[in-house]
Amino acid sequence: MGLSGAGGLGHISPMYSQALNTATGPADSSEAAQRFQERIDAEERVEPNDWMPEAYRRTLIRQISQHAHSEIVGMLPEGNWITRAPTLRRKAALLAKVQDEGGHGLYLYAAAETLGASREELVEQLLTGRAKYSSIFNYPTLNWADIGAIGWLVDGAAIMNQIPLCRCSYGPYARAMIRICKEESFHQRQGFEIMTTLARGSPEQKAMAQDALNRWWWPSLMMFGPPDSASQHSDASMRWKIKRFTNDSLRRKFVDATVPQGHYLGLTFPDPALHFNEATGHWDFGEIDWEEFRRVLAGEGPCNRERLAARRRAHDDGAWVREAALAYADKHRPAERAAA
Ligand code: BYC
Repeated sequence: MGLSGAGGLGHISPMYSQALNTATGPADSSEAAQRFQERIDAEERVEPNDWMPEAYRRTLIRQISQHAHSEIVGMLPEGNWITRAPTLRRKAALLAKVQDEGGHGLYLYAAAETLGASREELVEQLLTGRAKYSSIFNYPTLNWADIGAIGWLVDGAAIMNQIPLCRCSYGPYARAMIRICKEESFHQRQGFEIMTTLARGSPEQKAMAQDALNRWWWPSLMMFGPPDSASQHSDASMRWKIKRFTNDSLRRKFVDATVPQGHYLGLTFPDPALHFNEATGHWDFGEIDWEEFRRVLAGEGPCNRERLAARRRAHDDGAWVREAALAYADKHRPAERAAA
């Protein structure tokens, strides 16, 4: 992953990079790293021009950009249903939700740019398949109930994972997450409301809700990432307070919060091992198919190719907008200088 500052990005950088973090501070030394860790331990926020270890910067660029890509790719499965929403009210809500996701992607790309990564470079990593995005968006939306299940389960999982990110040690990411979480909470409610309507509707509608839950349950649990024993980044990210909880602990919280909601809807979960453990006070659940997770991350999920093809097409179709914006910026640059 490239980490160039504004200086090396050619004529495009003024437009695509906020380029805040261009200062070259002290090289990583154990003393500097120790001082940095003390700041983290004291719950101080790290800001763009502060010194930070290269590995901290790289971890944040990786996580924030992959989070941004997830928002942008996440628009595709739902966008697929905007024209087929059953009522005008449902259409307006879905349209607003998908627009929110575009906005989340933009805040997150902007946060990654404060670490010296350029937008162009990050987008290129997505389009060439070098950067990951959330596994969940490689599954298809087959019918309207899937829009309910995505809001309820996928946004519900996203909130569970993202609320702690509002306390992430890196200021711009933490602040972006506050607004994102508020909007995600609206998304979760619109999804649960769709599920409630279907679950209380005709037998066919209830069957649609059940079928959507059956298909989205396990992929939602995979959103939290590999088990703690296989999570390569968790230790460092927890030490730096980028992550506040491990993958398994957030997954467990999600299951505990969501199973009673499904039962309230009169639905069942596609997991014969799911049961309430009186001794621990948690819902125990069955084994996740980590082989399926691995396949989806390797690009072999049901919709990986379709999603990337759609993003590449959108990028190509937008080339004229980028060119026009650059031409406009070039045209106005001398006037800005004269006025300064
Ligand atoms: N999908 O060491 P680990 C949303 C990768 S929802 C794909 O545990 P980390 C939305 C991981 O990147 C989703 N890849 O990593 C909702 C790493 O590979 P690399 C977006 C995954 O970073 C509704 C490797 O596996 N949310 O936004 O400590 C509508 C090892 O994992 C996944 C975020 O991105 C996965 N599910 O923990 C629209 C939240 N899980 O990078 C949009 C921010 C793991 O070494 N991100 N991998 O090649 C995070 O909280 C953390 O990055 C994760 C993973 C918990 C996801």
